[in-house]
Amino acid sequence: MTAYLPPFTHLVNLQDGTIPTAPLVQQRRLSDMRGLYADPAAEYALMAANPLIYEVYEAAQNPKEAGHLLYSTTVIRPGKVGDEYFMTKGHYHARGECAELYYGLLGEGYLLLQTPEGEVNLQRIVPGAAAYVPPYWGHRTINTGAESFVFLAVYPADAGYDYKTIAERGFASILVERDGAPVLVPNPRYG
Ligand code: M6P
Ligand code: ZN
Repeated sequence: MTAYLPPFTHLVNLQDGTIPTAPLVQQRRLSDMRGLYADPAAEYALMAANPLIYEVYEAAQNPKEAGHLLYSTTVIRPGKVGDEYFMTKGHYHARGECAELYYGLLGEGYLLLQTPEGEVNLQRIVPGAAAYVPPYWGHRTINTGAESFVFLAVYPADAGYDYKTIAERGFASILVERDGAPVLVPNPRYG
């Protein structure tokens, strides 16, 4: 007999992007992202303070099975490591054929995408923007604003995470501040 999962609802706090009833909240500090920012000296200088970079409020603890979805809000704090804006670690999906949808809620920033061959693409995310991450594209989000940048993400429950490829190679491009504005430049650490 089919075991029916009971439907459920979580409220996203639209003042700050939190999901107060989320069963899982992940915090990522600078120390959780060692080597991901392009400027090692800037990373070292900021490590004493070890700032909170972002939090993920995971609304659903559904079975990690095909057919189910997971969804979460991500709250990225404003700030920079050197001239590189605060961002998420970024990942490919372990099941590369799984897509994802991002919906902007608060603040402003970008979705940086990359194919396994290193082709990059940049999508601007503001409140109301619904951005599609197609299958096989690695993805990272970046806060270029002065306030927290918040978006909702919805993805297949069996997508999984490949962080290793990003940790080893990075993204081919990084988003840095030049004359007060974000500019996409080649990543000196891309390999
Ligand atoms: C979004 C989704 C999550 C992801 C989070 C943080 O909410 O894509 O699956 O965990 O962003 O990104 P990362 O896992 O790369 O740190
Ligand atoms: Zn994803």
